[in-house]
Amino acid sequence: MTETNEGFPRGTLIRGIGSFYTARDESGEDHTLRCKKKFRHRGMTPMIGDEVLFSPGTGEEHGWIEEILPRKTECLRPPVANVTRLVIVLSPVPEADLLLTDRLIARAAAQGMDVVIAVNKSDLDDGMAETIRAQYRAAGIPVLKVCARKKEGLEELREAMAGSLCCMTGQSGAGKSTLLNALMGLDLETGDISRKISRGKNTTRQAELIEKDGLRVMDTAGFNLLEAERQLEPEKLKERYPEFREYEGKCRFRECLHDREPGCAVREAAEAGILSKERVGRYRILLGEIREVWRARYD
Ligand SMILES: Nc1nc2c(ncn2[C@@H]2O[C@H](COP(=O)(O)OP(=O)(O)OP(=O)(O)O)[C@@H](O)[C@H]2O)c(=O)[nH]1
Ligand SMILES: [Mg+2]
Ligand SMILES: [Zn+2]
Repeated sequence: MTETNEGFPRGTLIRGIGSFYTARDESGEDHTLRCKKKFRHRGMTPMIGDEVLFSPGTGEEHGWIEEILPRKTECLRPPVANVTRLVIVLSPVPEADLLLTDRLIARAAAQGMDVVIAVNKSDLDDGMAETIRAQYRAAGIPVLKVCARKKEGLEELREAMAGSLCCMTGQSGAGKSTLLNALMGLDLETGDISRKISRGKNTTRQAELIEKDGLRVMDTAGFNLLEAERQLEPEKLKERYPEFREYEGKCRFRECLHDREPGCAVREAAEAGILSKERVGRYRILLGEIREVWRARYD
């Protein structure tokens, strides 16, 4: 039997606290909802960004999520749905972790999401954006130099974010919330960098979808670690590197994983400075990790 949900209003989940969610309907009105148990039985948890059908509450009573509509994309870290453009925020303090960045980019590629990198805090390091840009040029990933403090580069960031459901992600303390405050005139809570460990303190705890001035963007909780993907076959990692595409079929071995095989066209391109040595080096680290995971599985 197929359930029909005709007649239920439709909304987007913009925030969730405990088991309560806020859905914004098509006229811009917000509704407090809870999630029916049937979703938990099916192993589905609502995510910020989800499109839902719901039965509205009455007065003080909350309403119910009746159906979660099919997702265009789904991230587990941060846990958000339907994002089509990921904005990775980097900064000099805390020090940018490009391995973490490449993990995020690979996951975004698997979902068909676009990626933009915003290098924030140019007041602390003016040359950093250019250094990072060089590493992502061949991949076609835009790298913007921004400064939330001096309010620089914000127009370019706005342009890069327009027209997509965006999600700010990256290390805690990189300045995701501060950037959104500067860009959209908001009052999101921002935190300090711990002097001892030069790390952010996880100020933002919950994802929140903000719609303002034509932008649709999620602020999310930052993190500093991301595990290797357990489901990814080692052979598939290279498919997530757009800059490797033109070298496919040009290596000596047809099954070349662009690791240390002789006659590897990707390695040659990196040595010749056509591809970024640093990014290809990090690809090899990620490949090694995924191989480890697979080996452990079949041993
Ligand atoms: N110098 C400088 N500091 C900045 C800039 N942007 C943000 N900060 C500072 O960086 C610190 C962390 O900023 P947040 O916006 O809270 O960082 P976040 O990425 O949202 O962190 P989480 O919510 O923990 O993930 C705050 O002390 C900000 O004032 C900037 O452009 N320059
Ligand atoms: Mg924050
Ligand atoms: Zn190769």
